[in-house]
Amino acid sequence: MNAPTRALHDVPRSDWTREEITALFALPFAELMFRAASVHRAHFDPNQVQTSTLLSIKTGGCPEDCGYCSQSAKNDTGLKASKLMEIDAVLADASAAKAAGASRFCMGAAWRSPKDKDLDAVCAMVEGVRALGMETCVTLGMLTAPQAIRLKQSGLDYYNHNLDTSPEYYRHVITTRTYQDRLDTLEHVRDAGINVCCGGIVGMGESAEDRTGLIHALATLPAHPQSVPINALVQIEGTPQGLSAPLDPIDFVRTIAVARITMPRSMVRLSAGREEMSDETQALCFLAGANSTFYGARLLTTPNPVADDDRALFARLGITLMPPSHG
Ligand code: SAM
Ligand code: DTB
Ligand code: SF4
Repeated sequence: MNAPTRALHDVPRSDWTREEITALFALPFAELMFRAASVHRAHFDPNQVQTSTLLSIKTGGCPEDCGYCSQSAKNDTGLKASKLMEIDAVLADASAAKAAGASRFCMGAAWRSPKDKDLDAVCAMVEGVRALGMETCVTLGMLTAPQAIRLKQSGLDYYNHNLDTSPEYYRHVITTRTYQDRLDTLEHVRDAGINVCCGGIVGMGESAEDRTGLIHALATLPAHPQSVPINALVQIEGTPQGLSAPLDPIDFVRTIAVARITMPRSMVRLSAGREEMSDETQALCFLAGANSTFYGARLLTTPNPVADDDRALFARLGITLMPPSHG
């Protein structure tokens, strides 16, 4: 059986070894791209991309010390902190995102973990966005099991919580919560029946071995995350990781390709960092199996390509937008 045919019958594996993943990263580029594209088309229409629009519903002043983040109170980035947004303003932004073509609305809050009172307000936002016919995603930091159940009851479709990097490199990036804390939150989300959105960041000064470690950690979770965001670090002045050496775009494309091969049924998201990326690098990411992206002029606190530019890029590549799965 040749590789593309075999991929059709593959069940997703959760027993990938580090050696296997190292070997995938080490393949000649053409071979890696061929394998990733073959796996991609065995499971998805390779010309369709899902689009999510982000909104920071509570910005800055975060007690965590994530070394890449503009929103940590420990990083002197000049960002102005603000309180949780009012629901009407959130729903107005969601309507505009829907009109621009986004199928999912993703709300992020700079919290270590939500207070129960804040969670009530977020649940009302989820209900409101869902009523617009959009899929919903939130990222609020660590959750307890009852909080995950509460979010599920509000109709939440996805929870984003990233592993960020390899277990070994993690302590160089964040010290205020552990890798295990993150795994625990992911378990609560999974157990509540919410789709998991979990990925990481490339370009934080990590080694090739750390990129292998990140993909290994994601691909050996008890279930593959339904959505795997691969972010290229957005370098932010005043953050420790802001001083990282620039990322080789080919290493980024390889990371997307290995995520696609190891997690064949997951949506792989070409996430932060597109503003600094050429159209050609983005095209290679789609060829390597990325099939979702953030859409709209802002990520959380940093710029993203404007929707008109993305529509033009998608038209040049013959890419169409995926409709929401409900609504
Ligand atoms: N506070 C919540 C948390 O960290 O769980 C949710 C928001 S946080 C900003 C969501 C994710 O965005 C982080 O886990 C990280 O992977 C990504 N992110 C944050 N700043 C970034 C940057 N400068 N470049 C690339 N990705 C970034
Ligand atoms: C994810 O993996 N990337 C998004 C989303 N999940 C929440 C956030 C990217 C943030 C980029 C930096 C900023 O705009 O602050
Ligand atoms: Fe806070 Fe999230 Fe930024 Fe970490 S990534 S500092 S938890 S907002």
